[in-house]
Amino acid sequence: MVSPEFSLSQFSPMAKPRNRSFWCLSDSFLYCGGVFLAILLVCSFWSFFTPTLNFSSAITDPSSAVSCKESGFGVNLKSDPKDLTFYDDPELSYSIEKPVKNWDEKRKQWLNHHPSFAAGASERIVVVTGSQPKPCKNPIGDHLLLRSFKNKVDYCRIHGYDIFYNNLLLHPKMGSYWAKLPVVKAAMLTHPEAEWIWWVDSDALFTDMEFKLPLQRYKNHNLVVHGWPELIYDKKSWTSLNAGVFLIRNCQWSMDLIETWSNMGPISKDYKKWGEIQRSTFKDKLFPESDDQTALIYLLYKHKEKYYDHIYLEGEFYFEGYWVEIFGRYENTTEMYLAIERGAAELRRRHAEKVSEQYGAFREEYLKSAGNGKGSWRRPLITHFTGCQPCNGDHNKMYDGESCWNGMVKALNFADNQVLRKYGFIHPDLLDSSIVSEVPFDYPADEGPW
Ligand SMILES: [Mn+2]
Repeated sequence: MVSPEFSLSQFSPMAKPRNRSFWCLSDSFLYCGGVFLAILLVCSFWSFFTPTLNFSSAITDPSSAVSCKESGFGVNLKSDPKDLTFYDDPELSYSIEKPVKNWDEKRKQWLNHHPSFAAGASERIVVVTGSQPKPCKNPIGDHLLLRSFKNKVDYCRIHGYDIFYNNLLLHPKMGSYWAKLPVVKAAMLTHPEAEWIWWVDSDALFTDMEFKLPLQRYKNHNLVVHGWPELIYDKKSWTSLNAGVFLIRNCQWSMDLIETWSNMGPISKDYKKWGEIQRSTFKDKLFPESDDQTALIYLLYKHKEKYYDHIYLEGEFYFEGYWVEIFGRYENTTEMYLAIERGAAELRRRHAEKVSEQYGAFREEYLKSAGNGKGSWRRPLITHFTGCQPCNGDHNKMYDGESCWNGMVKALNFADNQVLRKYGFIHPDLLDSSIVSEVPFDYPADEGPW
């Protein structure tokens, strides 16, 4: 299971030029590396040696992108100017029951006072997810939740996104599927530096760790959900969109939506009435209580003129996909991707995890014939285990528990393989989480035993 001895015969013909050019660049590489290392050393030792040592010539070099005052991705994590912002307003409340007004101006003012965050703010995403406050009833539930969280942490690390995990009810009445709205509202206020909050359910797993959201496509919209207009307006179905995964712009429009949306939930005095209205409008709805998904569909259905132009119904790829139509295809998809890589040395090249997005962009060239969404062999961005209820174990009777848990394990290992490979290992069997094999150099050019 361990890679064979290093030998020249392992190089594919396509890989050779790459190695040659690497060594041709070695001088300048070493020089730049040396300069970078010197700057890093100054940064790490500055606090110990200042003020007696003078390294000013190194740190004032204008060509250097590294500054000791900055940390993170070029943002200043250590400065909060004294200028007053919305945070200093005693009237501001994070509670779902107290609406926020003039949020666009308030957020803009904060960004003006924090210029290092203003740059790049439009692309910044915070992923928000969570689970219940208490241990899971299902004996393997907490293990599945841990792996589900690891899956999201992996995706966020690869793409440079922040992530917040909530396991409290921020409003005592807003339980189960309603719990996300108070969290998303609070996260918007806590992250004025982020243009987008991306809610991802705990039973939804990233299964394409490379895929990046096409934000450009959503530039004129404030909410993105997986959904289909004909199912809303013609079929009037409560599953015409899925509210378990959504991307919401951090702006006043979204604050207003969350206010209207949550007022169809348990905090409303009309909560019972909303359940009745939903059931009479969307006849396939299975249960009498008002739920967040049907509530959102109701807003789109009833107030199309107000909402439709602002909500992007993403149906082109698996913004989230129903696990039943996906989980049998992971092995085939794995094979298709390996076949591509056998013919593309640039995709096989080992690399640092931090530059993964570059390889995702390379791969796009080879995925043009894969299609997208249903019936495609492309990796689905998110596989959603709706109805599986991993934490309490009360899965929908339509499925047996085995297929739910096996499906989740497969999805987790399928995703993990995309990450683990950069650490030098791989799960050879998607259903066996405990076994890993070392990945040989130039994998998968050689077919064999690994
Ligand atoms: Mn879900």
